Amino acid sequence: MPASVTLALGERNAVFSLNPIDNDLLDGTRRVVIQASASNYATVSASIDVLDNDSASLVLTAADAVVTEGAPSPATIGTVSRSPVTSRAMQVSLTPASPLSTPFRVTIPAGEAFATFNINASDDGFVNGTRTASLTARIVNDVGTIIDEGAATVSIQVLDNDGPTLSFSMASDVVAEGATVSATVYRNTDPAAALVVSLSSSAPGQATVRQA
Ligand SMILES: [Ca+2]
Ligand SMILES: [Ca+2]
Ligand SMILES: [Ca+2]
Repeated sequence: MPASVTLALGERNAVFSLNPIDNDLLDGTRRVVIQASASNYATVSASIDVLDNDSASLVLTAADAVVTEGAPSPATIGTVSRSPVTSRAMQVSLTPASPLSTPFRVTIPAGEAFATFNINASDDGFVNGTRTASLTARIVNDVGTIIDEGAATVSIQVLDNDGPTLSFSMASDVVAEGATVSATVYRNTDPAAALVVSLSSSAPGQATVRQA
């Protein structure tokens, strides 16, 4: 764009052209405001959106398609690759679905095609069977915005390491004759169906159990 433009004698307008600079940054759509001013005239402005002509895409893989809940770290290794490879580092935002965990971000170094990172599967005490969990990688562009273009997803199966278990707690481990103490029994399985738990006392003459 010229620094100034002259409205010639006898003309009410002058035409000039705008040429956005073609950079190689992933910088998204940018709004540019152009101002026109001359002494003794009110300044006017108009805006125009400059579209980015640069793009990139990711490929995401995991070394193992199946991991076990609570496996020692790393349960498996993820690799995120980019195309094209540039002379600038690229930040990648990672979004793991439960029970997977990963770093929040990884950096593909300048001039490198990929970065690797640890993937873990958190342990719990519940019987939850085999679960399929996704992991998504998104580009953080050169102005720091997480973008969906070029994102990649991988699915990982998480095997359960729990079997059906009951556990037990008592409000007190001491109780006076004739008094009552409450106890709670827990299950680590899906509560969708009722479960009958048999209760017994090692000394029926000493203590009896009944439903609260
Ligand atoms: Ca650009
Ligand atoms: Ca477990
Ligand atoms: Ca489990």
